[in-house]
Amino acid sequence: MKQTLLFLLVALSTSVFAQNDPNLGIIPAPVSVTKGGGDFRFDPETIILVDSPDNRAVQFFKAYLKKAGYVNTFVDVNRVDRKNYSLKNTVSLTTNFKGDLPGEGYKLQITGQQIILEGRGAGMFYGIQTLIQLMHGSSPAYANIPCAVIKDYPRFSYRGMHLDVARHFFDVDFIKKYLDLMAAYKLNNFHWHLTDDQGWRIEIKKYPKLTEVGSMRAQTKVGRATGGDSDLYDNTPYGGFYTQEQVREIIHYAEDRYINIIPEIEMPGHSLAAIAAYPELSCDPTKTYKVGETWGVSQDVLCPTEETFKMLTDILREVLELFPGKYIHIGGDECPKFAWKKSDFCRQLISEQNLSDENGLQSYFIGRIEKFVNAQGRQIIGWDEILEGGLAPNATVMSWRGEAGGIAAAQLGHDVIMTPGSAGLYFDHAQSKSSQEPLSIGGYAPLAKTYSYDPVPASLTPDQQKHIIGVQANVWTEYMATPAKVEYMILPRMLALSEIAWTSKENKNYKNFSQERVSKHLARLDSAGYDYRVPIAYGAEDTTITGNQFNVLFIPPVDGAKIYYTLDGYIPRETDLEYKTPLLFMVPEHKNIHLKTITITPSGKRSIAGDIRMEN
Ligand code: TNX
Repeated sequence: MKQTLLFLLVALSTSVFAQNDPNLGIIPAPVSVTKGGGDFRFDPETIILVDSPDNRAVQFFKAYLKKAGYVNTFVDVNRVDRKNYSLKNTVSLTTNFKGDLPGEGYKLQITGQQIILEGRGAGMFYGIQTLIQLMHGSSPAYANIPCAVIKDYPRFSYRGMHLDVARHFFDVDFIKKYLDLMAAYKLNNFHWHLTDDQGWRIEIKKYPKLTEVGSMRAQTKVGRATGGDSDLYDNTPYGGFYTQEQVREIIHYAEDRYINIIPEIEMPGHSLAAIAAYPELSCDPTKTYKVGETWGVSQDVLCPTEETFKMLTDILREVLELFPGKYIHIGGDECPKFAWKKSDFCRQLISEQNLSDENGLQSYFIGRIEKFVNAQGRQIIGWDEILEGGLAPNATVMSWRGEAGGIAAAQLGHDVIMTPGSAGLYFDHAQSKSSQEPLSIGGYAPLAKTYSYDPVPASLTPDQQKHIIGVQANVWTEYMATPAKVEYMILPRMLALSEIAWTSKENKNYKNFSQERVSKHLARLDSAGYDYRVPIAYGAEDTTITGNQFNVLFIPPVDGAKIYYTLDGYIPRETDLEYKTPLLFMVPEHKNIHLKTITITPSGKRSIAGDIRMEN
């Protein structure tokens, strides 16, 4: 009897909990949500009243509705007599309103009669993203949207996702799919890592060999670059690049989603692909170079000659002409000084320029590039190594080796973007410690770790903290050869990034995020054709518990997913027992029961196995 009561209580409390989600399922959690009662019924008769029909956000909403099977009419309120429209059953997208909203902010009011969304520019776009999230889950052309007043704006102005297309190349369609995902989660900066040792991926008209030679490698390392079978290669040529035409198309696509693109042209390290195309860029042009075939840090780097600067500035000129944004990323990370130390030219340059050593030479290099970029009216971003040997005067620093570089740069009055690998922002790191995870670079960055990151170090003064302009997650693709693998590695962690970047610290709550909201979003991503890592069911994570009697309650990590279990040590399959209601186990003395679970989603994606040992 006692047991039954307990089950009932548990079952009841989870369903009540779900309805009580203070954030109405929205990711990232808004600044404030005041719930009303009931729903607005969005149906084919609902009219969308707009005061700026050409607005990009309005256009986005129109295209979204059409694609999702909605048939609603848009009406330009400037062209009709407003009196002819009862406001009943309308959605007003209003850019022309009195008063102010915080930058990128919006206000969304939903009553049973009408919806009013107020926002300008990006604010209108983000309001629409929230509205779209609330519209989900109904039959085509109809949606029930819960009555509420939502006020919202972001914590940080820079909310970034990076993608390395050099180690593996991803085509235009995938980049668009990536941008779609970013837009849905209110991320606004796409850091496009276009060049590296293993490939040059952007057409430069003046130097065609960069792509003719530099975009192709003869073969690729199989498995991990270090340890194991370290000399196994796939014997298969690999390559790809974007034409300038395609780059323009992607920039335009991103602009329609209020996403700025930051192109990264790596220098002076991570440049082997460029050197293979133009050996005169190196300190030893007599050597033969080939585009990188394995991972790690190449010893061959750009030589700081006038010829190199001429070529780099020519390249940057073409890049700046394509990309309209304020920033250009010039890399600056992991530049071994071995080739410079061996070079008479470098030694002489160090003494001529009165530089301390090779670190000083790296600063000289970045400083010259910065000067050029600034003269074109733009700013550079560099990885935190650009601090070594002295920071270029106007550079923004991306802190990846922990937070120390970011802290030092903010103390010097420079803007900083936090992206520490040690804090769960390297999405190439493994999502659990299980051997069932796919090949990755290693590390350990589970969803909870990513979620708990706070980009503002407490050690900074309030004034210095203002220099932390935002946060970014990096997606290095050494071990991601397919779009599906990239999606697996970024989801659901990207949802956590979105909340770190947008939601105020006070409004973050991991339990509400992971157990009430993520499960809804993963179900939608499932039906939208994204891959993702299916979390282990909540309550089924690996543990050992002791006692003689256990009540086991699981919460599905994806709405609509099924949980299967075994007690025989085998990894469960859909042919095993399905978990439907909480389970009761009695464990005999000196025995143990080994409960393994997996989750299978509606589209057939599977979690790794969770493992609970009950010991008596
Ligand atoms: C370091 S993060 C790198 C990349 C690698 C990555 C692997 C950074 C600025 N440089 O070149 O892909 O580690 O995690």
